[in-house]
Amino acid sequence: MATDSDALTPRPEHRFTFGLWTVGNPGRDPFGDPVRAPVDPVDSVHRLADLGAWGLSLHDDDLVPYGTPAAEHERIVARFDAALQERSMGIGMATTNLFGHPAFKDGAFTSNDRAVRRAAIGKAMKSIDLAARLRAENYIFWGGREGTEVGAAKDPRDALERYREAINILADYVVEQDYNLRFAIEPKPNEPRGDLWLPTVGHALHFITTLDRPDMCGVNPEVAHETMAGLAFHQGVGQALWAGKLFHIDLNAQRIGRYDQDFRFGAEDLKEAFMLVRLLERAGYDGPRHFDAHAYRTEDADGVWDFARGCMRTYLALAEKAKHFDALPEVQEALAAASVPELAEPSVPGGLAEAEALKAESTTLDALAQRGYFNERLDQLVVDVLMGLR
Ligand code: GLT
Ligand code: MN
Ligand code: MN
Repeated sequence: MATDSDALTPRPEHRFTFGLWTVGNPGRDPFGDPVRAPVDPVDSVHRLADLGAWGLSLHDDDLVPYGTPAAEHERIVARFDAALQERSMGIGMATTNLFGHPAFKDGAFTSNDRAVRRAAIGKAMKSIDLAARLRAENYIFWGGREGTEVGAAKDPRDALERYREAINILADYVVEQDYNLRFAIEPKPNEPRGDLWLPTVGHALHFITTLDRPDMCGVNPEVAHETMAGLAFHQGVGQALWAGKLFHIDLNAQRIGRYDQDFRFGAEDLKEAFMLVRLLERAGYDGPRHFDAHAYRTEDADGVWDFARGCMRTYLALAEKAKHFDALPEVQEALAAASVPELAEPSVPGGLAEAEALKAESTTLDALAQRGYFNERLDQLVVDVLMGLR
């Protein structure tokens, strides 16, 4: 297979993006202090451009700390925007920090305190203004504090109604301001709250159907979040693609049953990462390929850029492996033996006119049970390709 350096060199057309909070992550954890110095967002623009990324993503507070006076706010934004324009870097997504401030300890859009909910919506509006100014493509809602530890403290129906109300008014705001932005909801099962609303891709996809402007809103699935819930990430992504709702994606790595690890893409479960990349590439996903991950706490300032390079290199290597896999004649044979193409054919093309035939065919189960599906052969081919044996 082609593992020449060209195929593994990140270029803007790959649309790789990194959050300011990812390459800028200082390595703080619940047990320990930061291990790295803060990174100037403008330096992140230059470093990522040098590495071949397409752009960045940000929370309002990543760029302009909460409470910054207006004149200083303008200076910071103008300086950052100048760097973006100088390096032709885009903003794949922007979002609001609705989790860091102590006021959000009971939630933001779903806090029991109405004044907190109103302040949260106002903060999101200002952050949407910033996103539009920086030409962001997507606006993300990750409800890190939208949940509870105490079941008796919130009626889930009320919380979801308040969540819906907030997204609806913010969508109206985008339309009224004539901003070119679409929304994506990022599900997560838990952390930092004991349980979060909209815990999985499936919950979020249904929630979107209840919005006033469902067409404006998609999902932003994250590898770590679905994996924390014990789910197969590529299946959730597949459902989002099938629904036309994969607006954005957060790539990283995670082991099941742990805290939200946010490891370098491909650092865990290479096979699942392979299935994901193969799916995205075959589906022609053209949104940002966004890494929401951070360097291990063991790393110094240089290790952060090793981490960023590694995320992009692994994605491109898996994309090459996926192409190679599908080009192998033995793989095509194994796919046919497993009847993979047959799953794409309608079961009952004639509709109800076939009802009698369907009933007659219901007597054939004993004969149908005789066949094998050759999944062992197929899966071993995946392993062989991943290990470079073919
Ligand atoms: C936070 C979280 C991420 C979200 C970000 C967007 S912030 O780091 O862990 O999964 O995507 O708010
Ligand atoms: Mn994320
Ligand atoms: Mn995460």
